[in-house]
Amino acid sequence: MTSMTSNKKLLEWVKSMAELCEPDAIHWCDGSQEEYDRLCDLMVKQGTFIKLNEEKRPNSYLCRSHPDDVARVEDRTFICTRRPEDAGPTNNWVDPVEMKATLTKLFKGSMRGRTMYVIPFSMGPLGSDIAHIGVELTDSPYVVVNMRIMTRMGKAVLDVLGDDGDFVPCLHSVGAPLKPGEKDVPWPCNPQHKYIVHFPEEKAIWSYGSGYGGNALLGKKCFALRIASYMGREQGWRSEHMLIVGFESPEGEKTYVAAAFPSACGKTNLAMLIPPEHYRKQGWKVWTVGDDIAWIKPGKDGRLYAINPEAGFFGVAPGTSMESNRNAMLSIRAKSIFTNCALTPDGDVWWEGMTEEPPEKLIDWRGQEWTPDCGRPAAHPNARFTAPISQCPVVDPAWDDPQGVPISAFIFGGRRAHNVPLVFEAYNWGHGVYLGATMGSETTAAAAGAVGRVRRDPFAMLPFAGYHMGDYFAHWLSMRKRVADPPRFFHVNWFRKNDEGKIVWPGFGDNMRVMKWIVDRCHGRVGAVETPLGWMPKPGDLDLEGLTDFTAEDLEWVQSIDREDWKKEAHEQDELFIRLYDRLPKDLLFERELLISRL
Ligand code: O2Y
Ligand code: MN
Repeated sequence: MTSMTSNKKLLEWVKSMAELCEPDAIHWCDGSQEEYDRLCDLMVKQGTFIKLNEEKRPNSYLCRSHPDDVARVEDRTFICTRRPEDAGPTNNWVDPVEMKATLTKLFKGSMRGRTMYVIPFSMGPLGSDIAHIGVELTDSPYVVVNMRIMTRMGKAVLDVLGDDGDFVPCLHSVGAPLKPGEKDVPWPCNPQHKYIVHFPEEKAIWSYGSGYGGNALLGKKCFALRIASYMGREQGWRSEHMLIVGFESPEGEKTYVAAAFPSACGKTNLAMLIPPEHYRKQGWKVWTVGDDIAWIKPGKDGRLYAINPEAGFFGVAPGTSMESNRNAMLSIRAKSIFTNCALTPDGDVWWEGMTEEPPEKLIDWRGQEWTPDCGRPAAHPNARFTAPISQCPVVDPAWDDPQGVPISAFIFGGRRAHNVPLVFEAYNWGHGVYLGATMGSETTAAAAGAVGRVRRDPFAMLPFAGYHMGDYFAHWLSMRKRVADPPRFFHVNWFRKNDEGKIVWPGFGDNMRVMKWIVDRCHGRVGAVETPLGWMPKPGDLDLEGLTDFTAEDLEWVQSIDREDWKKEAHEQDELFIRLYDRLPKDLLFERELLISRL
């Protein structure tokens, strides 16, 4: 197919990458429904996709990856800046010249026997001055159809790019060239070599060997977080691993917040929260702008504005049910792609936690027969759904607004069984940055390290910052001077346990009660109590109406502060701070000293 652009930089790059990768054909993606359907049909014929039951799950497909290609590969993810100190101690670093030499050898002829797809995509609403354009070259049709859901993709993007617009080049190959006449496998990938490589100074991404998720859909973690975080520091904006959600009061006042959580802390639930009945009766509504990433820029009115750079959800399927997240379930009712989920006898998908009782038999994520007593999970724990955000029943009318939405609060959270109260508010911007810098979750059996140790994940960005984490904190602190009307900062913990090991706060939709207090604080409508950790709700200000299993005493308990434990906590923050010491802003050490003196 001929190119659909006269952008010289793009044409020259595609030509030189095609010379390197030697595909049999080049296809410029127009982003049409017809193109999407054709590629899905092709993958059904090749055995990559299974078409699901049209009655139960219209226009949807199941895909099974190679068992060794099931998640992001952090140990194969690199930030290649000229100087290692600019990538920092929390990123893998290789000299960019050396890395280019390694990758050039691997990419040589890597697309033989395959088609190279050219995917122009916009991260953010087309033409928004917070959005940016990327172009992904890939030999994976799975990537093309997922990118069509996850981004604004195709001809319209080239129109915005124009003849001399700039873009982030993203090169991807599954690393499995075909010999003439060789039969393809359903999920090609490279068993020996996987490289997810970022060149922040050049603003380029090269990914080799994996076809899965964040390794291959390069708009998401690679561009929208790692490269964009670097661009944001240069250009005075921020890319964050944050959901964006709007709370509408019965009077029609909208308050948007952005929130960062480490994995397995209910991020998707908060993004699509369903309030308790009495809030709904009063007329409260909750609107989803994004579930994973926020790009945030100062607006002319002195506030911060955020867009969701993505156009779809790439959500974890296991644990998602009509009870745990109804809005997510309704978002995936059609036109969705399911990766590594189980297949039901009637051609639908299933995963652990979707229903209380598992089906009597299934085909598991590896394609093998499965029964409830077989001792294996039916879906892979990192099984995913890809679905358009426009299908979410509570998608915010402004989700695609080029201006973005004004942010009134930043919220940080973690999964903390001990010590950390349900909610508190930072005293000021510097204190808020300190809360983000020190957030973390307690390790579970599945995670590395001793169970119950706090694993720090500052701003939930540890695997996603495209530069030194110390510089990242400094950029956060420096943003204060760019905003006349700054958001407030809060910390929440839905997971504090009592002495019997039970999580005390009911969580899920009841988190609305905490969000309501946060919203009221943002508008100066409610007072607060000063504590060593920050501002906390005054007794009676956090709504407990209708809660049967949570009393005012329980609230007092989940908000309690053990000063000795907190002094230990403050000292334990040393571990990360010492790692980052050469570029750690001194303000954060002062914030810690202030906390200790308040304690
Ligand atoms: O395992 C992957 O490739 C996907 S990771 C992911 C996907 C969606 C949203 N967040 C994440 C994450 O790791 O934070
Ligand atoms: Mn994420």
